[in-house]
Order: sequence, then structure tokens, then C-alpha cells
Amino acid sequence: MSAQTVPNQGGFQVLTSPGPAAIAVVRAWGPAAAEFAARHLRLRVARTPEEWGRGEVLRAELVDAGGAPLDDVLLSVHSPAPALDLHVHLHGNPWLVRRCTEMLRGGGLQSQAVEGKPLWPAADILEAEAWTLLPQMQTLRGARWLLGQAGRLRVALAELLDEPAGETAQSACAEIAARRAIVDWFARPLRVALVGPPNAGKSTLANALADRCVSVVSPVPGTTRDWVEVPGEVAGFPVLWLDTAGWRDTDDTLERAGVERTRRLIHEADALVIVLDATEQPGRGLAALLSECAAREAACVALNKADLGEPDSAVLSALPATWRTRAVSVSALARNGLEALGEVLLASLGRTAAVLDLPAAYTPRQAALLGEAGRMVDPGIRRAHLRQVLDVGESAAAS
Ligand SMILES: Nc1nc2c(ncn2[C@@H]2O[C@H](COP(=O)(O)OP(=O)(O)OP(=O)(O)O)[C@@H](O)[C@H]2O)c(=O)[nH]1
Ligand SMILES: [Mg+2]
Repeated sequence: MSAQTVPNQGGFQVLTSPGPAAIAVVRAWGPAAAEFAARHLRLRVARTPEEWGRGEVLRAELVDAGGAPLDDVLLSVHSPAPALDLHVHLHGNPWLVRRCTEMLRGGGLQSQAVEGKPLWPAADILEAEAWTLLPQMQTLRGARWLLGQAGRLRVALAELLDEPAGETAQSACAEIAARRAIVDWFARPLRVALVGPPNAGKSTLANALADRCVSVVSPVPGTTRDWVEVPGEVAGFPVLWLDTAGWRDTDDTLERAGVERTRRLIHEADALVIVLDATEQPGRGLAALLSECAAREAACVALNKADLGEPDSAVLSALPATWRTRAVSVSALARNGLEALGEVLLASLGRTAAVLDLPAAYTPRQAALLGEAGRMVDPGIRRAHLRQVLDVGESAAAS
């Protein structure tokens, strides 16, 4: 137990991530936990904490100081009283968790931070860290990637510990550390702005990409005035589609304010999809729009309304050569070409399947140690850093 704990009182930790969930788990230990249990946990079959056995799972009611029931909970006993160590499995309502932690504090228990501590024993620290991060993965692909990374990183570290010396090992360490950014691909939605002239089909495309009807669609140009956020995913990466006001010169004050917001998003979004009605002659504003977007690398072009016919050659020749290679024919209405559009968008961001198969650091701790190892010319010192990533000493790493 750490120095923060008051030994004769006890402490508590919320082991699960914050926010709503099906279940939340709160760990409490020490004599004060036994007092808390006696006061606030009413068992279905009345037994005092001194009568509970290690490994027992008990059903109880969590009650407040006045005896009013708050929740139906499960208790798992990890160590019996008097040195009670208990997991209380509550329903994962944040208000309920807060109420429970208030009562624990009121009972003299001290809150302690949870650092990489999983709910059950992990094979090693790499697995424990992956489990701790798991709730933050926003898609199934992200969860799979993270769980696979523990194994990939373990293998890569074993190979690097075997590596006799040299720059290859140094750069391999640095590359694994730099791939720490990948975990955020799955933990934070990519903000992609859909920009283009009025009536090009941006709102229809946003709704089709997210497979839900959030943005208003109409044949009247200038329908979308403020940007609309539509959550979705592309190939297992979480995305927030930002449907914007159509790009054009206008005297309408309200519409002009919308276009100004579009201009801001062109530069602030993580990536762009430039949406064009490919069946129409390019309008006067297209050159200005393309020049506003020119500096953005992470971008692609949706040549929309493909259901009406081939793209107009004037639209294609209005695109600079670099944009033409990233242009995809789609029909937002018929939902055709959306997958190909997603692939081109992800490629412009460097998010390829091949990158996901490489070993990557996924916590700041791993990245810092691997980054440090990458700077070490001396193989002995480098290996010492690598062993720290695995959280093992000299003999354990050698065995
Ligand atoms: N045929 C066809 N029509 C489409 C397609 N996509 C959009 N439309 C139509 O084009 C019109 C404009 O669509 P919106 O999605 O509102 O266009 P927008 O770009 O959001 O327009 P603003 O909000 O005014 O800038 C609507 O009548 C849509 O039904 C498409 O792929 N094919
Ligand atoms: Mg719109």
C-alpha cells in the first residue's frame, strides 16, 4: 500500500472508468471499510464482515446513513475482516458512484488514484495497461487493435533485448515510441469537415456516411447555415462529420457568418472532404474554395451525384492535379462509393492497415521509456530502459 494510505483506517479506489456504464466497481479496504460495510451494506442473508470468507461473492443492498436503499450490489471479498479488502460492484450510474464514494469518505476512507491497475490479474504490465485503456476505445476495431498491441509490443521488446547493438535498434525504439499517436485514432473521433458549394450534397453525404439522418437536406441552396456535427466511423475509426454551410459569396448576413465558420473549419478540422456536384459546371466560388483548402494534406474530393451521370470534364479540370488523384465518384443519395471515399481519406492521413500491424507504444509511460531507449547509444543502458517498459529486472528479462 502506498504512503498516502492511513494504515489504521483504509482507503478506496474507483476501479472502473468515469461516466455511465452497466457496472462500476469500487474497491475499499482496511478497518474503516469493515465499518462502512456494517453501516451501508445490507446483506440478503445477514452476516457481519467478520463472517465473510475470501473469494466469496455476496448480494447486498447499498443503503444511505438513514438506511434508505440506493442500489442492489454484488460484493466480492478479496480479504476478510479485520483487514477487509472488498470490491463493491454497483450499477454504473455516475450519481450512484459519487454517492458511494461520498459515503466512503464520510466513513474515514481515503481516495487513492488507480494507475494501470486492472480488475483482475494480468499476464504482465503491458496487458494490464491495455485493459486499463480498453474503455476509451470507441470502436470494436480499436479494442481489437489495443488488445493485439500488448502481444506485438512484448515480441518487439524481446527482439530488441536480443539485438546486440547499433543504430537499427535505436531507430526501432524511436519508431515504436512515435506510434503512440495511434491509440488516439481510436480514442478520439477524427473531425472531418465536409465543405463545398451550396447544394453539392454535403448534408446528404454526412447523413449517408454516418448512416443516420441528422442534417437537414433540401433542394434550396444555402440550407445549412451553421455547422452540424454527425458522429459516425470510417473503417473502424471514430469520426465526427462536420457538415458545413455551402461556400459562396453572399449578401445575406446570416449565410455569410456560416461561410466564415466554414472557412475556420477548413483550417481547424483534422481532415476535409471537398464535396462537389460533379454533374454541374463549376461555379465561380470553386477556385476560391480550392485555394482555401490547398494547404491541407489530409483531404479528399467527393464527386457527388454520380447516379445522374459521369462527372463533368470541366469539374475534373478545375481540380489541381494533386486533388484529382484523391477524387472519388460517389452518390450520397444512392450511398455508392462511400467506402472508397473513406479509404482515400484515411490514406491521406497515413492510416493504413500496414501501420496498424506494427508494434506501437500505447501509454505515455511506454512511449517515454522507448523514446529514451532510442536515444541511448550504449546497448546496456538501452536494454535497461527496455526492461523497464516490461517492468522487470535484469534476471527476469534474461529468463
Ligand atoms: N441525384 C442526387 N441528388 C443528390 C445527391 N446528394 C444530394 N442530392 C440532392 O441535392 C440537393 C441538395 O442536397 P443537400 O444535401 O441539402 O446539399 P448541401 O450541400 O448540404 O446544401 P447546402 O446546405 O445548401 O449547402 C437535395 O435535393 C438532395 O436530395 C446525390 O448523390 N444524387
Ligand atoms: Mg447542407
